[in-house]
Amino acid sequence: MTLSPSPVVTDHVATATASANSNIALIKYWGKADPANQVPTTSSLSLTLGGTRTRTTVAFDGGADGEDVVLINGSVPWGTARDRVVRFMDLVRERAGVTERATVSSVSTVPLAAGLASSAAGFAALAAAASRAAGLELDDADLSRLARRGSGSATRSVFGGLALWHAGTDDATSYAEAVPGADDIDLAMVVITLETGCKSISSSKAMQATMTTSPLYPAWVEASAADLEEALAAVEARDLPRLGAVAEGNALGMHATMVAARPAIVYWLPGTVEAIHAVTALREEGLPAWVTIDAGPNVKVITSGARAEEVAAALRDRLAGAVVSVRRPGGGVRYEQVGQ
Ligand code: 2P0
Repeated sequence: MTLSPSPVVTDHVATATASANSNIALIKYWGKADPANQVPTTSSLSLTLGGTRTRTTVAFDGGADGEDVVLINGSVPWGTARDRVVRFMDLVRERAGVTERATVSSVSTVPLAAGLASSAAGFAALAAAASRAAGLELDDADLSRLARRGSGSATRSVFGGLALWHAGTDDATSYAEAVPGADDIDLAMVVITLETGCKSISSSKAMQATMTTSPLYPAWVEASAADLEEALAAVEARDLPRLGAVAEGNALGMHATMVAARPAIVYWLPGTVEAIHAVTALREEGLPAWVTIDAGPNVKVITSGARAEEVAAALRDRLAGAVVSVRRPGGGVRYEQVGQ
């Protein structure tokens, strides 16, 4: 991570810009043990994806009409999206002893709410920009703790490559750290985008409903601890098939808990099932390919960097109408100089 020494102050406006990439979990986060502090029920492991940066500028300029101004891709977000950013800014102000309202401007290259975890990149970049502009000097673990309060998956986007989010038991013990090995194991992902619209139900609501109504949920939480150990052992052994198999099982198990929720939460579309079968067929033909699916219909394929283009081409052949792209490991939070 590149650190700039302090916020840039121009005409007494403290401002900072930071960016972060999105990440996709190999071992998933699905459920909050402590919703107020965003402490999860399970630890999770993710891969940060290159080329998925969100860039955010925070300026403590007084905002407008005594309120924060929030712009996402140039527009004022509606509904809870703005409230989440303002609540997060309140947390940063409280920690830094700042009272000034701010202008927050965020530009994302990831389709919003498309199952590509745009909130992970968004809140990791916001945590870095807001804390720096407010004069806080956070180390990586503290930045990860702060990002967690914005969105759970943002905890991991502070780091590049593989990131392990320790569930912990409270605010102090729930944070992520980098795990070496993404390049040694030649990890890559092929993203099959079936839909870029808004989710039918938000992750936060869906995980809460799963926890409280799905009889399968406790079994997934229990299995998840063993899955994480297996995944870390596979990374350590540089064993991609072993990592792919456990990641696929963990993700499909997470969806099974949702399908068993009452009422059922089914993020999958017909194209999702078609993609799962296509990936299974590729694997039977000898290609390294395992699925993972988040809170949406899109499918991400865990594969090797060396075979990623081949896997993508085979999927384009088989899945008419799907947009298929190759993603390689990306870097963590970056602080950027602000020009005024
Ligand atoms: C993950 N997902 O581990 C899991 C797997 C989606 C499925 O983290 O409520 O936007 O803001 O903490 O982080 C998406 O949930 O939820 C997510 P909040 P978040 O990547």
